Amino acid sequence: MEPLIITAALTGAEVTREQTPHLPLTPEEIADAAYACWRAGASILHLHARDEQGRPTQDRSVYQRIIELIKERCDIIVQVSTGGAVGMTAEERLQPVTLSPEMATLSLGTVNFGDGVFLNTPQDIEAFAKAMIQHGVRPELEIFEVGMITTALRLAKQGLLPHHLHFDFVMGIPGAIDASAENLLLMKNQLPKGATWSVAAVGRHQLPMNTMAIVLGGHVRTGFEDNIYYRKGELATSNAQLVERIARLANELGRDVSTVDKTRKLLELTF
Ligand code: KMH
Ligand code: ZN
Repeated sequence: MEPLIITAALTGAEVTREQTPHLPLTPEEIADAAYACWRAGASILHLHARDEQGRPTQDRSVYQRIIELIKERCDIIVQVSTGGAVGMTAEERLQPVTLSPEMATLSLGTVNFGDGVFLNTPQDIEAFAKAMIQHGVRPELEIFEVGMITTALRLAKQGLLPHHLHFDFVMGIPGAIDASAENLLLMKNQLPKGATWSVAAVGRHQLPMNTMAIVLGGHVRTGFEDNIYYRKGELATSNAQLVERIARLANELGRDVSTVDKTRKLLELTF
């Protein structure tokens, strides 16, 4: 099996300091957490920014500052969020793509998202894909519902996606696909040959779904964006603690953890 790519999703847009005191929010905190995750085995950093009040922001200059601080500390692959937070406009969400990071997320459709609606119209999806081509950014294809895979493949047929397709199955969001083994297999089995995939699952589903991905030859996204607990009733003390556990599990299950260079090769980020 190919080495395991671990993506660390440190902050997200929804989690608050009230929920966990360990959430990194400022550019310095995010960069320090990124470094700790890289040391623990993460090769991709899924990045969301917050403003000075700790609210989600897609402000280009805040992303720029965070990326600068991360690059001072380590060479991890930065994947900016274009999802941002529910309610943001497409223009707002696209800002960090103009910094030409190595990767960005590309969501393939609209879903209910807790009490809100995560809106991704066909026009937005196409515009985001074109912006990524324009700025030399590799998309990670965010799949919240099974039909979104078809949308991704249609986009690929239109020539709007790179040769290598990398998917992320986001499971267990209230309003979108449930986190279950059956649903994971349903989605994984629809991918074209050569595509890679990872699993992000919410709350108590994170660890079991991540473990299934390790066993099935997929890849893993962990971190506070999706789950703040180490086990039931016990908060994780850092994002790195969650990454360390995945690296340990991979090791026990006979899977090497990918380095940044190997991840770049696997995802065809470099030629
Ligand atoms: N915060 C969600 C509404 C992404 O990063 O691309 C969207 C999200 C997906 O987190
Ligand atoms: Zn995100």
